[in-house]
Amino acid sequence: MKTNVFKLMALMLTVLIFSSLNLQSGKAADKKTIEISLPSIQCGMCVKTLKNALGKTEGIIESKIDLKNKKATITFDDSETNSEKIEAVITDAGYDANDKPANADAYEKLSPCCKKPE
Ligand SMILES: [Cu+2]
Repeated sequence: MKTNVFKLMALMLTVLIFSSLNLQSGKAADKKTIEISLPSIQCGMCVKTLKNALGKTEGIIESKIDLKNKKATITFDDSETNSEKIEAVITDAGYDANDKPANADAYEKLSPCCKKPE
């Protein structure tokens, strides 16, 4: 009688482990990495601002911002977001993203050091 309970528990545990593995592999399949050109970033504060904005965005797994080469490398969950939405997060923060221009109001609110040199 007791062994039956253990067998049942072992079976349930196995099912649980397998279903969580499936879930993970499903997530991994949706993972996508893109590069976005950030022609208007100027300094470390821009990097911080963008990291914050991207970090708060649902579906973004990891974001790396390369100030020297003015680009972002972003890993995201393809089932939750897409490159257009990510570009919109960046333009809404006041920065150009690829060929999309920054939101003018957000750009105006940036620190002087984060604005494009005139
Ligand atoms: Cu800046």
